[in-house]
Amino acid sequence: MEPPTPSELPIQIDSHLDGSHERSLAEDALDGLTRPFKELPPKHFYDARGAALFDRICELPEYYPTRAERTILEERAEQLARLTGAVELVELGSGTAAKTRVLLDALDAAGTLERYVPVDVTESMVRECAEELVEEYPGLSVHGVIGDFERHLDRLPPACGPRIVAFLGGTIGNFLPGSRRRFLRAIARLLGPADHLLLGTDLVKDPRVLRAAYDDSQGVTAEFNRNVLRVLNRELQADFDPDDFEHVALFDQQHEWIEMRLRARREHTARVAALDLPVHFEAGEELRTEISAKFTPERVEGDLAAAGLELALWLTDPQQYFAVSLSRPRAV
Ligand code: SAH
Ligand code: AVI
Repeated sequence: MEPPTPSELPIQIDSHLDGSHERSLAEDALDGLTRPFKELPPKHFYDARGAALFDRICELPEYYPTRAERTILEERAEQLARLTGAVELVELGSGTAAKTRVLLDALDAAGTLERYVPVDVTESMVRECAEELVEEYPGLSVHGVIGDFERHLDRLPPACGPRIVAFLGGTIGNFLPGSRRRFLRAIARLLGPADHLLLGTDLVKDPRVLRAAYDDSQGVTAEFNRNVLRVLNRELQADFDPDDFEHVALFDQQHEWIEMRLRARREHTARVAALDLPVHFEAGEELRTEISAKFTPERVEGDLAAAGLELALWLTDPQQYFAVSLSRPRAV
């Protein structure tokens, strides 16, 4: 038998990082660590260790978003498949695609499923989930994109029919409001008239529930937070001692977002050798590593409308902790 040609193989993986991710880390570190209020973007948490820590976070009793979103998808995936008629699922920040299986099952049962397009910065996750999924779903093709969804949306393969672009887990909350709207507009530009955006958003709730979710009793989130220092040490030959920093998670009532920070336990100067950069910390000084915005229905609808999208379905779990919205390009 002839070996299959590349277009017949069920897996294709494109990588758009080749060195550019390290460059973006270097730029982000130079920019963020020299500001009066130090800051790093959250995408640098996710090396293989960070991704594994995030998986452990998803299992924690305090971290409700994963369970709540899964409950919603389990209850409504069939309706989503019927409403969208999607042949293709594109997933931004796909991770291990754990909850994605619920959607793939529904599209498969509806007889429409043809292709899955996972997009993630973590190479190992894209490759591993592609291999697992073609085994689990005979006939499915997977076109993985290893890339930065803020820079590489234009590199997605052309649609092969009606598609769902999924952005789950509440990751949209990790953008500041201005970039959030810009990003939603960029996603909207990907959508044709028959396509839909499936967006997971964490909802505003009792601050005690929120704080516990980001400061768990086993210290897994603290380790995840400090992981960004290990990434800097390895990739930019820095000498941060993670033990010099305390994990901080606070709920900012005014902005309705969680902030994760790393607070220096003592005055010291770390060095980022690759940038020839000394980074001085006063005792108690904080480095912001993530915001995680919490939403009201009005905030989600406003953001979608600003991107030219209209809500088709608003789904929540029984506790109203989390929402999954389905939206589509507004008819003009
Ligand atoms: N969607 C999964 C994973 C969420 S964790 C879930 O709902 O559980 C966030 C994921 O987004 C991680 O897998 C991380 O590697 C990825 N990610 C974060 N910033 C990214 C970026 N700028 N570009 C591409 N992927 C990114
Ligand atoms: C990926 N993102 C939606 C998670 C969140 O809840 O903001 C990342 C995370 N940070 C701490 N715990 C989980």
